[in-house]
Amino acid sequence: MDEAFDYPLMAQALIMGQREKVHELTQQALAAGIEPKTIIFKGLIPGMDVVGEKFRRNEYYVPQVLLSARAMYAGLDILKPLLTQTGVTQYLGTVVIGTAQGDLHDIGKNLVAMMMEGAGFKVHNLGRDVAPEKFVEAAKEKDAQIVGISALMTTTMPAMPRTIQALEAAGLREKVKVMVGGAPVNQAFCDEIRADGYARDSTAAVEKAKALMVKA
Ligand code: B1M
Repeated sequence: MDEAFDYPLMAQALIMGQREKVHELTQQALAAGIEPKTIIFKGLIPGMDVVGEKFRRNEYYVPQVLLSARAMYAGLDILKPLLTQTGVTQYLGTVVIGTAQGDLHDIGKNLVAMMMEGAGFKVHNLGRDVAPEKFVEAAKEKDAQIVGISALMTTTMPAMPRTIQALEAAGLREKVKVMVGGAPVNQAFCDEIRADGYARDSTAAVEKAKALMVKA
């Protein structure tokens, strides 16, 4: 059933920014019984990887990338309710998550948020371009155990240690675990800024969040 679905066609539609086509193909994939995560990792993300490469090579500019991002959301919006449905009565923990200050990329962060929610965490998604004070405020208000920060640009990575410093200044650092991720982030950077956990993708992010809860 999985083999019969044309993932390259879906990726191509995303690369071309064809929102309706991605919407339609996502529905077709679901109707064929394919798991939402499989649709994302085999169809949507490979398409976005090509967009990123074209952008890097100056073959695509911001308008084309925006069209592809909208096409990605045409798929993700259908999949979100399926990814986040849990039926849990007791949450594994509370997470506040957002994109680092100055960073408007939110697709990966939203994916991480959806998968964490689906895994049984209570997730408060603060959106993008989130200032350190906002993370602090939300962590306090929501009584979070985990603060998740996503950064997609080297220029916004420094907002991560600034957020950790803000948590320290607010006296929350002992209370919350800080998780970082996003394409330019790695384990070495996580260690350097003394964050508690790094994950390279949304599946690993769920595992890392569970592990951090055990350590909490
Ligand atoms: Co921009 N952009 N962008 N962009 N964009 C990148 C990031 C870039 C690498 C492209 C390139 O040059 N090849 C480059 C950054 C270069 C750098 O810093 N090294 C770049 C640039 C330069 C820019 C602008 C400055 C362009 C301009 O205006 N001249 C501008 C900046 C705006 C701003 O933020 N202030 C800009 C704008 C945009 C759009 C608005 C057009 C759009 C974003 C739309 C949106 O998000 N709503 C966009 C996009 C789509 C991209 C690329 C092509 C794709 C990003 C994406 O969504 N990937 C990107 C190229 C790339 O990354 N290769 C690029 C798919 C997503 C599923 O993956 O986000 O990596 P990702 O998330 C993964 C993992 O990283 C991980 O799990 C996710 C799922 O597996 N993960 C976490 C993410 N967060 C995590 C948090 C965790 C754990 C894991 O714990 C908390």
